[in-house]
Amino acid sequence: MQKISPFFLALFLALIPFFLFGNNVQISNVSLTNDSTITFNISWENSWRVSVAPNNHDAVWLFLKRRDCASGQWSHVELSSTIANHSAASPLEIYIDGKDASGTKGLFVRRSADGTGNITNTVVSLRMTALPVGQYDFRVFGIEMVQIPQDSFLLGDGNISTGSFTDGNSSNPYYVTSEGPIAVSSAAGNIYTTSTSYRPVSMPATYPKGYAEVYCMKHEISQAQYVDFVNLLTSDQAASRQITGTANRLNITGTWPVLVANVPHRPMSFLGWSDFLAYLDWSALRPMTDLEYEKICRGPIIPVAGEFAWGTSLITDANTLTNDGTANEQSSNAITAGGGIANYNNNTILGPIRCGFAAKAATSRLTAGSTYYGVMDMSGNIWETVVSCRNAISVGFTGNVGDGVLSVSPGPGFANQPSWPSPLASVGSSSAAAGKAYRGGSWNEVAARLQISDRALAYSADGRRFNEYGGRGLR
Ligand SMILES: [Ca+2]
Ligand SMILES: [Ca+2]
Repeated sequence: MQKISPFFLALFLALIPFFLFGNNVQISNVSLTNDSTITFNISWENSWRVSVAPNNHDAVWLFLKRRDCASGQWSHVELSSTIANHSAASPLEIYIDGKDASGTKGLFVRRSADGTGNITNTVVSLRMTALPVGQYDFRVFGIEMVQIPQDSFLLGDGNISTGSFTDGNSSNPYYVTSEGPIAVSSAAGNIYTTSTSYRPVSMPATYPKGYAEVYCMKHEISQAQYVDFVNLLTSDQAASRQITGTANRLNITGTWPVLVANVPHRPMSFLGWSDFLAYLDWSALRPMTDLEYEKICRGPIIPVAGEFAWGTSLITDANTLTNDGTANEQSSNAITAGGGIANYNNNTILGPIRCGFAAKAATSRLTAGSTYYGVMDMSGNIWETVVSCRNAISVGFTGNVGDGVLSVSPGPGFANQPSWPSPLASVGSSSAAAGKAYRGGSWNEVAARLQISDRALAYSADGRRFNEYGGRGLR
């Protein structure tokens, strides 16, 4: 192998399509500006940073993969841990959260000051480190995220939803005011449910409870994102993770390493628990917990009885599509005043609709079906796969993030991060995924399952690939 040659690298880069549609994030004009710096343009729509409620911002999670031209294998790229070694043109800035166990596996770009609107072809340069001598192709991945600020919040909706959490044996919500331990009992000040079927176990300080700041994927994992992931694995890793077919609005054809997402903007379904965790590990993200799901939906405000992700108990079924199968796939249903819209109820649309389908120009939180913070489709479309708080293995989860690297042997292609529950769960087993849960309902569920305090299916250990299963990552 030769020493890294900028000329060679530039040549390879020019030969490979470097567009990524992570929903509406676009990365273009990727080039190598010296032997360790990748420069590209980034664009995405409807960016924001605000100092009024919800006091948050959006961002894009960036990470790089490199292909060794000799072996053909893709690897995760280490980035410099020094912010000053990277750059982002106005109005963006670089943010490194320091959550990696070692090194820097990725970083955020976000607005540096309050403002709203589209980000258009803004130049970003990232410094790579620990790059072995060799010749490489590079790919830049960008995932749209929403910042969820540190804040106290209430769990439960007044005991209306199935398994709604309460403060002791009352109908009052439970107030989460720190990441400190939470005890479970009927006494005031402890978390509780009237039915033992839905009661959690006590949670140590290390289990993420939703109080601390996180970044949450704005959309469910898309079919394009999943296909990009599988195509860059080794052949034996891909054999564990490959999902193809055309059932229930999935549309992935071909075989590794040229799988094709024919409806790239639609959410990925049929994700088994081990598929889901592997995607998150490879992306240097992590799963969300049951409690984090409710915080991300409700925010710090007072619960509404039976509320959905958009904060009211009124719901319109998205069951009439326009531009079906395109990047503008959306529903044309008139939304009930005071309510939101979601894909649910197994009616006409028998599968997921495009990620963020309800967000249009001038939509509100309600009519976009958005959470308090601006996260999309948390009620309906595809189930949100989360870490439960039901048993010891689930509350042993410490919120550590993936490192971009999956298992190689003996079982190739699995997540392998400490504390992640049941990462080896077989996609053929209905009971191997201990520690897993589902929140928020899906296209195939009744409205009650979409309520954000509902836990009717919050303790499933099903590891299988079903047409309603998917989710999103946190960082
Ligand atoms: Ca969902
Ligand atoms: Ca790993």
